[in-house]
Amino acid sequence: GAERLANLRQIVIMVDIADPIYGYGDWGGRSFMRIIRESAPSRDGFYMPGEFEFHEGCIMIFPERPDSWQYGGYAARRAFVQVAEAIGESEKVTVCASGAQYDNARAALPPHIRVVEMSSNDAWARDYGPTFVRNAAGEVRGIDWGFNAWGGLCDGLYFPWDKDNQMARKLCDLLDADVYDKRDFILEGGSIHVDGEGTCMVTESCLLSGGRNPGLTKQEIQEVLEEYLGVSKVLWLPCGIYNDETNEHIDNICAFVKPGEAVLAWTDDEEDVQYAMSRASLEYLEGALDAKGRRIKVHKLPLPKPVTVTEEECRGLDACWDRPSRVPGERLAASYVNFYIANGSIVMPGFGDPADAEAKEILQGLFPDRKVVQIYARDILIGGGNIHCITQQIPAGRHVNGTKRKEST
Ligand code: KQY
Repeated sequence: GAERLANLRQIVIMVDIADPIYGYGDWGGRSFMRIIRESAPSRDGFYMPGEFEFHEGCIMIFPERPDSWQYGGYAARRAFVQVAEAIGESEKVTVCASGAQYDNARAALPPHIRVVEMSSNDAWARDYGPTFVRNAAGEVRGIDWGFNAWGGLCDGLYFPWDKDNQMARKLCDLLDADVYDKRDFILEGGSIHVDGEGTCMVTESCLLSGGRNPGLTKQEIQEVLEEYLGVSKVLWLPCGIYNDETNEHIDNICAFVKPGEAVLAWTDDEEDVQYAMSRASLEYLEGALDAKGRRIKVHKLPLPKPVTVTEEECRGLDACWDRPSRVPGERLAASYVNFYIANGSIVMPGFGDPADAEAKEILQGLFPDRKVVQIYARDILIGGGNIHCITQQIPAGRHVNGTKRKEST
């Protein structure tokens, strides 16, 4: 009798913590990651804050993939370390490294930067780190989107991508943040920018590309963005930066600097194929209103002169399956818009171009309370992205101390 009662009590406790909506729950006053499958952030009062709002920290991944990073990633790792150090001056940086690179990462990074062993297929924390959302009580949750290497078997950039696709969930587990399972929808963090006041920007070329969510209409894609990012207005810029192999992510062409204001990558050279692309985006933005009914103030950020890969750089890259990863003379998608907004600084790329200084000055004017740090980023660009693509902010909240739900009740 007593034994049966004890067993029954145990079953009741297990049923109680196995919440049918969320999967799991609190355990003895401590919280742990719940995988949320049957709700969505906006339904639960969550939305994605603007990047310019205060951060808890930043996630990065240590690069080593030899068909992305030339000569085994030595130069890229130096640049990544500089980015981590610059961000680490004003927020907690967590760098994920493979088992093979763990010791090297730990030795290369200063002690205040956390290094954790976590496997990945490459090093794009923006694209497959969690997208974090927050509610009015300051609780932070992650979104685990599906990732298929920027287009899967249609026009993706490498295969396999299974480890990348697991990272958002692993990171939420590490941070004790509940996570929304949205793996049935393919989206990279670099393909969205939000103003934290109800507006999201994307490019049609990326979000409507055949390799991501071909079964969904534009309207259906927009509804997913609204539900998951907690926005009521999606701005669909037509395209991004020429030859951007992500199908032209928004984070290389246009970024909010504050609600109602954005920077747009710009060239005055009408002969450049980029001119018509930037002009189309400008015209779109000039005719658009954000979620609050504001017309967006657009600041033009000059582009560097076209940056192309050298023969020497191509020699340093492994082939991707049976194809060369890059060919000499190939134009890279260089843009100063690909910067990270840290708590105390703007960490932006430089390319050794005369426009480096002008772009830095413009950003300094737009962010007077932050120090603009420019990092020579050619070795990141060769991988196909830049500083924004290799970083993912964690908004400030109360999710990282392991007692969040006790505090929020
Ligand atoms: O977000 C990005 N720009 C990443 C591009 C990755 C390309 C892989 N070679």
